[in-house]
Amino acid sequence: MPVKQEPNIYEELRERLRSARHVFALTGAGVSAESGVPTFRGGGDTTVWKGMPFDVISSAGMLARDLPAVWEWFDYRRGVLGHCQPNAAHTTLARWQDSFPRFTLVTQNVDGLHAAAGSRDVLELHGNAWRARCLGCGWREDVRHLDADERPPVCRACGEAMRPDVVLFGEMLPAGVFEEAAMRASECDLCFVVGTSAIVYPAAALPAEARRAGAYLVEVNPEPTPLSEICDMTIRGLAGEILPRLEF
Ligand code: BV8
Repeated sequence: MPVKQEPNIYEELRERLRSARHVFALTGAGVSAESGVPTFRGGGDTTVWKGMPFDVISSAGMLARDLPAVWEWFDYRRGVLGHCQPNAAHTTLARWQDSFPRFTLVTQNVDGLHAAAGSRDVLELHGNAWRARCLGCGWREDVRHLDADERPPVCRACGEAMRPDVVLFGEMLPAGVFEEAAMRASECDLCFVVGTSAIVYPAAALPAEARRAGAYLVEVNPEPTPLSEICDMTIRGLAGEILPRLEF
């Protein structure tokens, strides 16, 4: 009597990865959780800072009202990020960069850990906490090159105040980035959604676009999300443990 092989989802996915033409991955805060970066939601709690839910301090309204407070919030976040290294999920996705005829990595994260792991051409939908942008002329600069005691920093090009180069709630995404991500989502044949609660738009619309275009949709998350029901496969667990098991 042949031993019945348990359906091995990892072998099935490795097979799909071996034959994939264009792999598309969308990541959220959960991909950085094992690096020590706090997530925003999940586990029943929402990040709060100085009594404000994070989507209040990280909002266009707060930027308009109190730019120094938004700087203080991001200085605090960078203080945490400064001790965080990429984890095995980031390094696996970095290895996927050159493993397929086409590969697209889109992130909602502003922590820069995908690039730190070696990923190239990362589509950062929500900007990057390590960059500042001038409110006057749009000049961009690495925050680490600015005077840490000067808040808000002053643009070296035009003298205006600078802001974190991050998309806050109520703000448009950087011109063209979402459109590029949506086009690639519509062209992929295998889409991974890793570590996102899938409630922030327009980012959360990308996996559905991939699905509409016929891609096989895989979710990697310890918890169910609004996307789970449209996924072909949901793997409940930690990205840093699951993604390395997909090496093919
Ligand atoms: C905009 C930067 C046009 C700041 C962020 C419908 C259409 C369009 C817009 C809206 C809409 N409905 C509402 C809106 C407005 C809003 C929105 O989506 N609100 C939500 C909350 C309802 N969207 C916007 O404002 C966007 N702009 O639409 O422009 C416009 C303009 C004006 C007026 C109207 C429309 C801008 C959104 C960008 C906001 N900026 N970040 C900062 O970082 O402070 S979003 C913020 O949430 C972070 O970037 C974060 O990445 C993102 C999404 O969260 P997740 O990444 O998913 O993280 P989360 O903590 O939620 O979940 C973690 C997940 O990981 C969990 O599921 C957990 O189970 C899992 N996990 C945990 N550990 C692990 C793990 N998974 C795997 N492994 C693990 N180890």
